[in-house]
Amino acid sequence: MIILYKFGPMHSLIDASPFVVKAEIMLKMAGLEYEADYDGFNKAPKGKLPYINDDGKVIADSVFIRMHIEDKYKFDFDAGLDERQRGIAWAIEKMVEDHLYWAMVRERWLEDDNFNKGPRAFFDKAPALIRPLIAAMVQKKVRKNLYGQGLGRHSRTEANILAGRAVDALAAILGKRQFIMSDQPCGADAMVFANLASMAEPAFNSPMIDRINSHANLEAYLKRMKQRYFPDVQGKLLKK
Ligand SMILES: N[C@@H](CCC(=O)N[C@@H](CS)C(=O)NCC(=O)O)C(=O)O
Repeated sequence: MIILYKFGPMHSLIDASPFVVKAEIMLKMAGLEYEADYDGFNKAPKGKLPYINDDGKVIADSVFIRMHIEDKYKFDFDAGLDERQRGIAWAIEKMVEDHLYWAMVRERWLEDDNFNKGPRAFFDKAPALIRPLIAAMVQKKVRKNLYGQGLGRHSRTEANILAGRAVDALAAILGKRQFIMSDQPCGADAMVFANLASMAEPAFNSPMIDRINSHANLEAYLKRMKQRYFPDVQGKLLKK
């Protein structure tokens, strides 16, 4: 049995982390049974989620989870794509993971009203007296990470100009296709969906919500992906 270590849902999101949602979709794409565990963060081998435990073998990082599924279960996430398309799909995924994801993190963690509506709840289990301190410490760490990554050096407006361009690029790449590379989902769809859904989450306040929804094809894509992989999840349904 595979155990997927997750954070848990946030507002209408399947999980607070798009990387966790990506891993979950990949398991579903491959048709693998899995159980969710919401208490693994403290034991995460790389200090991050997701990771999985597959019959005693622990694999951390969504990309290594993908490679594990490919190796052990002989599942080809990009079946039907030629070599060039596989390369493009990989590049799209990395644009989302290493660029657009950080723009989402910036909106979520550095804007206080969004932080208070979302990430602050991660610290609910901390003792009340030190809770604000821990929240402020982690927020500071995320700010530092964003500065190191680069996006945190830009103003909010500038960061969203860059993110908006990436969103428009995704809309242009998607075009009239059902999924990001063709009318069949491929590996990259897992992260493209997960991160766009996270950015478009209406509970937060972000210009990126309108930017995504200004593309009818992206809006339809999000609905299509959700319907395909999480047909039973509506609103805040996925409880711990
Ligand atoms: N490269 C990793 C990224 C995973 C990641 O960034 N996870 C974040 C949540 S979205 C995390 O666990 N952050 C906790 C921390 O940095 O302390 C993957 O593909 O799985």
